[in-house]
Formats: sequence, C-alpha cells, structure tokens
Amino acid sequence: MAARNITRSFFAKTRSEGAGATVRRCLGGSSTLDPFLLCDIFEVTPPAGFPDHPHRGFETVTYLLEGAIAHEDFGGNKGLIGPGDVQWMTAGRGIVHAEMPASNMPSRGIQLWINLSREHKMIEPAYQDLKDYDIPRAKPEPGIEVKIIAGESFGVKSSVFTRTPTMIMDFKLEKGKKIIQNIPKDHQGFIYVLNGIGYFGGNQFKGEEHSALFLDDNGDHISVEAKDGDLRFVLFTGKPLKEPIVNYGPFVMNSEEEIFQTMFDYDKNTNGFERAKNWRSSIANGVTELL
Ligand code: FJE
Ligand code: FE
Repeated sequence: MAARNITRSFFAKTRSEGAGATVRRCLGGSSTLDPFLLCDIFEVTPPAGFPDHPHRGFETVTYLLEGAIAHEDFGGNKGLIGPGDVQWMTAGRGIVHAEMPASNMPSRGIQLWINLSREHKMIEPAYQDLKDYDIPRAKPEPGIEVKIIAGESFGVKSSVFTRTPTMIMDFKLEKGKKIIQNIPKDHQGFIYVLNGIGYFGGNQFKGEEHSALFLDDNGDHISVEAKDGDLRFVLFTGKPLKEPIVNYGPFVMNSEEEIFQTMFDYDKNTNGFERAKNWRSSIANGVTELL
C-alpha cells in the first residue's frame, strides 16, 4: 500500500491566549483538520493561566511536557497534571473549569481539541487521567522510542477510550534512525515537530522544530527519518466526522441553533451547566489552601 506524503507545513509562531499564556497554534479557528478542532503548544508561567471557562461538544486532551498544571472543575474534580501526564477530558454537554500552572518554572504542553459526533456532543462529561508511567511505550530498536497516548504502534496499544477514533503518539528518534508507522486508511493526520529536523513521508519532506506538517489522505503508513540529528515529534491522526461544525469560542456544535441553545444553557445554568451557578474555581481566584 501507499506511503502518505506531506502536503504542506506550517510554522507555528507564538501568540497570546487565555490570561497571559503563550501558545503556538497549529490548528484552530477556521483552520481545522476534521476531527481535530484546535492544537496549541502552550507555555504558561504564574500568574498567567486559563481561568474559569466553559466547554461543550468536544474533548480536550492535555499532554504536559514540563512543569505542572492544576485543574479544577465545577463538579469539584481537582488534580495536578505533571510532566508526561495526559488528561483526556470529554466535555460533552458541559464542563466549566480552570487550568492554571502549578510551578514557578514555565509549564509547557500540548492541548488538542477533538470534535465529538452529533450523537456524543451531549453525553455526560468524563475524564481519563493517565500518569506518565501508565502510558505504554514501544522500543522497536535502540534509539527509537514511541510513547502511545492513543492508538497502536509496533504492536503496543494504548488503553485510552477514543469516542472519536484517534491516534496520538510521541516519537523520539536518535540521529540516523528511521521508522514506519501504520495509519488507518480512513484517518486524516498531522505531525508537530517538537525538537530537531526530520524527513517525513514518501516525499521526504523536511520538517523542523515548531512546524506542523499535514499528511495527504492516501496510504496506510508514514515513514520518518532522523538524518540530521535527534528528532522528537508528535503524530495525530483521526477519522473525520464529516459533520457540519459551528463553533463559538469554547462551544462546538452542529448548527447555529444548537450554539444559541448552548449560550442560553450557559447563561441560565441548564442542560449540563447547572453546577456553573455561582461556581468559581479556587485555583484561579486567589484562594490559597491552608496547609
Ligand atoms: C479556551 C481561549 C483559550 N489553548 N492550551 C479561548 F485560551 C482557551 C483555553 C486554551 C488552553 C488551555 C490550556 Cl491548559 C492549554 C490552551 C486554549 O482554555 F478554551 C477558549 N475558549
Ligand atoms: Fe479548558
């Protein structure tokens, strides 16, 4: 079967988001890749952060690279995302939460928004919390390591439940190493280069640090070679939902009417936003816990 090629690359410049945070946005706004809605490589240092805000209609996947992020939602769920950990949050019908750095050093990570299909948009919110040591690795040969957040690589499978079929994996290749990764034929995909330079796809497309590389839609695998030095990149693939997308900030639905309904629900604390009434997070509102 055919090898996927890279059709285009996008150098993700830094910009401001949230309250004083910096992101390199490789997907977002009108530039999405079904089923992915947004992909930010974020960096945040106190007092910056992502204070109390809502979500409906999709999932957020937060993969921390360094530092720590505190999380708190309107249901009293509270926790810490540490280096290498993943928080897979299904917002479904509604979550209101805060995501704030919990380290004085810059906290860095990736946040991906995965769309939910019409039948899943209004499900109960849910979390899948994965600690770094719980996430399986494949080491097919010395100098190659794959951390499998979702999907399967070299016979090693993630246990994450993906409502929207998705693969996410973090590859580390030492200089001179080459891999071939299988990709379902019906998935779309992109790669984000975290460190180094690599040669991606059947067309040996040169991809550098901070670049997003978009895969073509034909083929069942991608090849990557680290000719020039050590390389680290993250591969994202997903099965397109092929549904209409109407988004309004943190709400992503199928029609304008559903967006109006969502704004009403958020305003009136109904249909999943009941617990938003009078709720304020402690982590983003200066409530310091007494030890
Ligand atoms: C959001 C603006 C935002 N990228 N990366 C508008 F910044 C956000 C938001 C995030 C975010 C959070 C983390 Cl921890 C990491 C991010 C955007 O929270 F949801 C809207 N609507
Ligand atoms: Fe959020």
